[in-house]
Amino acid sequence: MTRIDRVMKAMEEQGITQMLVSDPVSVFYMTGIHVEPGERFYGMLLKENGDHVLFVNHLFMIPKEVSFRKVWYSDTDPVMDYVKEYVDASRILGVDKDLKARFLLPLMEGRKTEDFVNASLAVDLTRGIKDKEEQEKMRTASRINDQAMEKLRELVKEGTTEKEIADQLLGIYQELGAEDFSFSPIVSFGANAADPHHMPDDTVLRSGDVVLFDVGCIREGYCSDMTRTFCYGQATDKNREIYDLVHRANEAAIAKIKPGIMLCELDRTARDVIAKAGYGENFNHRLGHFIGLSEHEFGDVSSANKRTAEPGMIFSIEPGIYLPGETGVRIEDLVLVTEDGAEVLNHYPKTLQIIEEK
Ligand SMILES: [Mn+2]
Repeated sequence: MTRIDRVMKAMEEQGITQMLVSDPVSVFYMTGIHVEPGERFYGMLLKENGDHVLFVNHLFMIPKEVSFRKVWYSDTDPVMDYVKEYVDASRILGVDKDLKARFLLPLMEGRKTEDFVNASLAVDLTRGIKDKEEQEKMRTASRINDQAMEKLRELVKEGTTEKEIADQLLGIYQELGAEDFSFSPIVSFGANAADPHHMPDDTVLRSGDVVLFDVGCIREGYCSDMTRTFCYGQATDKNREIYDLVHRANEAAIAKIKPGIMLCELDRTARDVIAKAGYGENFNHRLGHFIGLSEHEFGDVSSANKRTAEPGMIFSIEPGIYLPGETGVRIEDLVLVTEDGAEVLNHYPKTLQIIEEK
């Protein structure tokens, strides 16, 4: 089944006969056409009868030979009027969650609110199950990330700053065959690691600091994302204690992954390990997120998600403990749900590494 067919089937299950998909990554997922529309309208209207329509501004280059209808417009055209002409006004229109209000509101003029539904799940849940080709690309992106982590570790030395290391990562990725970052890299020394989203700054490395790298690349459109935490020079008792807990939380959650388990159960498993040791309050985010063509895709591994794991899903498992003003540890892997368990896409070691002072 093609990806469009899978999305159409999911629409049918929702009772939707037409849907406007405006997330350019979702359009790429379905068609292989890559456009970054910025503020301009770009979207694909999926129709039950297979007569799909792509609305695209003249500004953008797209391949000539595509099997569906294209409607071109220019900057001065009333593009949403054009979309209206192709929408069956007698039926409900599904839209995705990314459709901006300035595009949706003109479509709604003269119609009832109930004529529109958020049908995003049809495409989001479909994207959540990676096909074989996607799985292979995700493996490759994570393999590159494993190699990059080793190169980052080699850059850790006395007197270096977070920014100095972070600034070298794009070159490392490109040398390893990746195209870009999948997100802005996080490099944290010492107390900065207590901020899960710390941005690299001029902090200088000191003996006894933790060194946290949360990094990811894009390879052939697919994203990797991994976190490792090292100790520099020496590991304090506190750092050893929280490292061990986070490591065990990561392994405990991964050990539970198999088709049918609720995603909230994975979150609970990891959180229990940390909470039982008294650090529950210091693990202040969900356990993980889905990932693929985007670094954060629809779907998370949190206490609120009662959906079950299914073969083909790829998500992160990233428990952490954050002690403000002091230190922090996070260990993150990407995992692929298989028919009977999980395949961990990252292979970089997770046992505590103390980097020798140099
Ligand atoms: Mn992540």
